[in-house]
Amino acid sequence: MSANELSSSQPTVIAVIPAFNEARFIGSVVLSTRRVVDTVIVVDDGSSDQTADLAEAAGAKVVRMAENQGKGAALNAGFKRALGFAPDVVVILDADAQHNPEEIPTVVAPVLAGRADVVIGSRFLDTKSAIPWWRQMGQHALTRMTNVASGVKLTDSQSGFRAFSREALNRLAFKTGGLGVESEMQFHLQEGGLSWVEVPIGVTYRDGNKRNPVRHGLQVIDSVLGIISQRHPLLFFGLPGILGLSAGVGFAMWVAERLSTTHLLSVGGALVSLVFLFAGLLLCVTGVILHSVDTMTGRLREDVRATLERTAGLGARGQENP
Ligand SMILES: Nc1nc2c(ncn2[C@@H]2O[C@H](COP(=O)(O)OP(=O)(O)OP(=O)(O)O)[C@@H](O)[C@H]2O)c(=O)[nH]1
Ligand SMILES: [Mg+2]
Repeated sequence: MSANELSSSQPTVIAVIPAFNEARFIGSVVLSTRRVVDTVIVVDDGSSDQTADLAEAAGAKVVRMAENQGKGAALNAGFKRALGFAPDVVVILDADAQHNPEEIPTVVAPVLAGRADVVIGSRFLDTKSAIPWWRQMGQHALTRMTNVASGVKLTDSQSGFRAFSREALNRLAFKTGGLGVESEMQFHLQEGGLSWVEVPIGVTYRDGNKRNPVRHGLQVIDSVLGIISQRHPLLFFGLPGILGLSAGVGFAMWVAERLSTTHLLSVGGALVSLVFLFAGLLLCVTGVILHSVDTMTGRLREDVRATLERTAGLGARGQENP
């Protein structure tokens, strides 16, 4: 067997590293990642420091975004670039040296073995991750929320160390621009018919917060709520709507009872009742309308898919019997 044949039998592993103002660590992260993958792609998301130049100097291919668009948008751009290398697996990791590139072989292994389309490196499957307790509390809370909302149970919904098969890459496109993108991925797993597995990883916390962790957490919560409102509008708007209507009816009954016993109209109570009734009705109507729109677009999507499949089938038969 020639050297060429030997090398072509090796799987192609591409690393995508989203980075925003990570000049401090990006050079060393790229160098250590290059040791275990074929190509490193750094997506510099409009950093104001030397991140892009340092990544390039360390040997990465750099996708430069003109302005900061967020981690999700950076991953979309990085995946697009990675697909150009015909990868067998694409691994993503953070640019701030919290992940250990030496663990990349462990993270990509299930994809290469055909056991999963997506691998999530979990900081909580093992005890080697020394994460400050208050961060763990926030991370567990976000994981619990994402698990319940998506119906997919993970131990670490916020991990940035993951691997994807080419098939998964072709099916994934993130709408979340910012840091809620990891949560969004969890919704795509089941809906996209992707198989997944978690593997234990370590994580290092070198210095304090680079970014405000509260704002980070709120960004994730906001994106999860946004996804729920799109996918389950009847529940998202209908439930608070019914609660609002119930409160409105409750206040109205209290006002009526007071009127009948004291012959005095509680104007404040009546106003509160009206506000609750109006808000509740508005929420219920919004939920029903969005639910109908969702059902109609779902049907439309199915029709388009069936038509495309039929057309493709006819085309293939036409080619067989010219
Ligand atoms: N492309 C892009 N990447 C970002 C952005 N914000 C953060 N990142 C990258 O996403 C990764 C994770 O961001 P961090 O801020 O470290 O998030 P974290 O690891 O959950 O939080 P810490 O525990 O504080 O480090 C790093 O590689 C960042 O450079 C952004 O706006 N755009
Ligand atoms: Mg980090």
